[in-house]
Amino acid sequence: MTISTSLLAELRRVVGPQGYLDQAADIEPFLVDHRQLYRGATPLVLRPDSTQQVSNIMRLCNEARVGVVPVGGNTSYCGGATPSEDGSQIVLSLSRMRRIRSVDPLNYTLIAEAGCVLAEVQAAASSVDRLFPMSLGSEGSCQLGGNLSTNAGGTAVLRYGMMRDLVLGLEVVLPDGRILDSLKPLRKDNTGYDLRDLFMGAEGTLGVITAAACKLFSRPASSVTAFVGLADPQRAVDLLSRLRTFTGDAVSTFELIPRAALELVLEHIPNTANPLDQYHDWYVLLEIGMGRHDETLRGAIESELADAMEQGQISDAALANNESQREMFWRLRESIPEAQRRIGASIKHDVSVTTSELPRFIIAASRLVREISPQGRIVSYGHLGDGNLHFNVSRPAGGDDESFLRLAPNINRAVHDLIARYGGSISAEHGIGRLKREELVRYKQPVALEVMRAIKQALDPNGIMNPGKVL
Ligand code: 2HG
Ligand code: ZN
Repeated sequence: MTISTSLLAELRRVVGPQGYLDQAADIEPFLVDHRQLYRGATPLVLRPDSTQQVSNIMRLCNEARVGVVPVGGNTSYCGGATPSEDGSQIVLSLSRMRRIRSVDPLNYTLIAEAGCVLAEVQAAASSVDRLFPMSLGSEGSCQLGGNLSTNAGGTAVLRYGMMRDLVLGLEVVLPDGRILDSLKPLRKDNTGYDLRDLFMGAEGTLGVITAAACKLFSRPASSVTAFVGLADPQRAVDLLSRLRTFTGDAVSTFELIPRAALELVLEHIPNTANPLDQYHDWYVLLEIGMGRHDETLRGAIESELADAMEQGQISDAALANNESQREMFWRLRESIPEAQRRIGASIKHDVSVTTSELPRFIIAASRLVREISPQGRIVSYGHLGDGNLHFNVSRPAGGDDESFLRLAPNINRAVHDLIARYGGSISAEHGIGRLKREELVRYKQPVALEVMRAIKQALDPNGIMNPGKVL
């Protein structure tokens, strides 16, 4: 189906000359997803600058039964924001809706529009001495709307939760153009079904999120960042439990890194160095933050880690001495996806199990993958504190992408079947998008799928919201 020229003209009129892109070179960046798995087509990228414009767009597209693909910073791992190949869908970028509408430090909330870059929301919070804790490798380019729609995770979930936990209210444009205004920055509003949570994790298939009331927190006055070497993931799980108890749950980040990942980063990413004298099979990047100023924190963590070392729980540890060292520790973790990209194709799994079962899962999954691809390089890292592992397999050194990727169906099946046996999730934080639709049908409980389809049908009977994604 092609989109009529009269509808295209009407849509242009809604947003005005600043509000659309229709030249091939300008549209190009919206056609390919972050991982370059998909290449779509579209005649028009709309860039509205108000909720009312979004509403007008949706009403027109709904009447004409034209699909709309909302896009944020285009950093999806699952092709969730790429239009279909046939050019039958409009792309809706929220990037001009980037106002911070209000900040209320006493209520610990702010209201921001969906097109704000995540780093801008963080900055608005710190300008009033508050913390917006959502933190991701892509925070300099991803947008709040994408974070909301995908229920983003990141590196502080352990302490502050995923995006759903950080939102009090939403403004959403429904597929028929009606505006659902539940943008109340209230902590308590117990008036029926929770509509807000429906739109988070829906990946733009139920409506367009245009603004959110976000929770803020006190900024940690004292913090410690450490890079720890240890023998195996079980020891990492034990260390997390020890530090959670010792600090009264002040651990905000606890990231597991295998030696293979550290080596890749040191080889491919500039300005990186091993913080420890020797190599270890596994590492943890951890951060602990205390609300109140505490000069003794560093010393206390140091001696706790020394005790852990004496007891054989960890092999070595380094504490960041200053901000630039802290940034370097973080670079070692956040550059893993980029370093992995440099060595060719990888088969990714974004899975979760309980934190207690994670060590056993790593051993079992590694064994299964080695049976299928003995030379594939397993780079399994991630958010140990959340039980979320990026169990990625890179093509063998000297191999070629194409023949390695032919193994993907077998490897995916083995890893995801194993996850099902553990009662885990096949998508812990990256969502479903286009990439995992079949996996969703295979692994999600049929009753849950029926309820999801019923909700989709009720809100979007014409199927125009981000067609071909999730369901
Ligand atoms: C991360 O934790 C991201 O760094 C990306 O979720 C994971 O590249 C990946 O598989
Ligand atoms: Zn992640």
